[in-house]
Amino acid sequence: MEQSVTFLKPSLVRSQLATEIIGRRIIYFRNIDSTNTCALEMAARGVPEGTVVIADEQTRGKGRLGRHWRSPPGKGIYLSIVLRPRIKVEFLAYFSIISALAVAETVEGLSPFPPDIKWPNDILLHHRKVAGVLVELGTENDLVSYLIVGIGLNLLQKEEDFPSELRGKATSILIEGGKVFCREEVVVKLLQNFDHWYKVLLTSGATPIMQRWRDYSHHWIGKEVKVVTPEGEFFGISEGIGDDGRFLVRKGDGELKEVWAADIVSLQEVNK
Ligand code: BT5
Repeated sequence: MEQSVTFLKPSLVRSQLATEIIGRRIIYFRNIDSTNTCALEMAARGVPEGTVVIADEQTRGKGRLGRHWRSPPGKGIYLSIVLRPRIKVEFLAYFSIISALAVAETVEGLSPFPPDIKWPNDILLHHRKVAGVLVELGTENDLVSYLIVGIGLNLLQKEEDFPSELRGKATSILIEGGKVFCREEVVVKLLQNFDHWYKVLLTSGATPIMQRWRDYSHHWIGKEVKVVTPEGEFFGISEGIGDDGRFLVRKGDGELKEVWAADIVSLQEVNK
């Protein structure tokens, strides 16, 4: 039998939100191709910083590198935030980092145990992905003119809501903790956490952010990993992340590789 969908109430989010920048404007859709695609178009047309695009369902939710993000109606949080920071492209990694941090803190408030951040932006519970982040940008003369942070968080999915290829790899807050949370409350918490870390980045720089990030990702240090980059793959021991947000891996021959964009696979997990 078709399950009925409870639609999100953006007015409830607006009335509970206590943020300075994020959520100044909230644009809601019951159904959309991708909140990131929509936010990119809106940003190009000049919507203000802090605008949030949110939907109950995405038909073409985007992951990184052209991958797909499963976004069944009413089960998850699918939202995109428009930012207009005055920064150079080389500082972009920090946005992935503050996004993952804001999501991890939100997940920690909903789950009986803390999540793990897998570089660059996967949030895991029991080694399964509960949330992901996709950062996209528009640039002009080497400067970022706008940036879109897209967040997908699995809240109410049951095991059977995931397609077979994601079973055992994806999870939700409901699966892990057995609790049903109100989506509006989760959105409010998530936007408030993001607002906090965005302001920290703008006012205090990256150091406090990196410290907090490492709290959530220390399990990865010293692990044997496979690094899959668009150019190929290699193996090594993870040394965590550098202060600029790059992932550091010591190869067998002693060379330290600094990685900007890749997927990391823990060989311990694979071999378990
Ligand atoms: C991500 O990509 O993790 C970024 C996901 C960002 C989604 C949000 S939703 C709101 C906004 N609008 C969008 O269109 N996108 C953003 P990546 O690291 O490439 O991971 C993608 C991979 O995760 C897929 O290839 C699947 O293996 C897996 N996956 C897909 N849907 C999933 C889900 N709901 N939960 C867990 N894993 C999933």
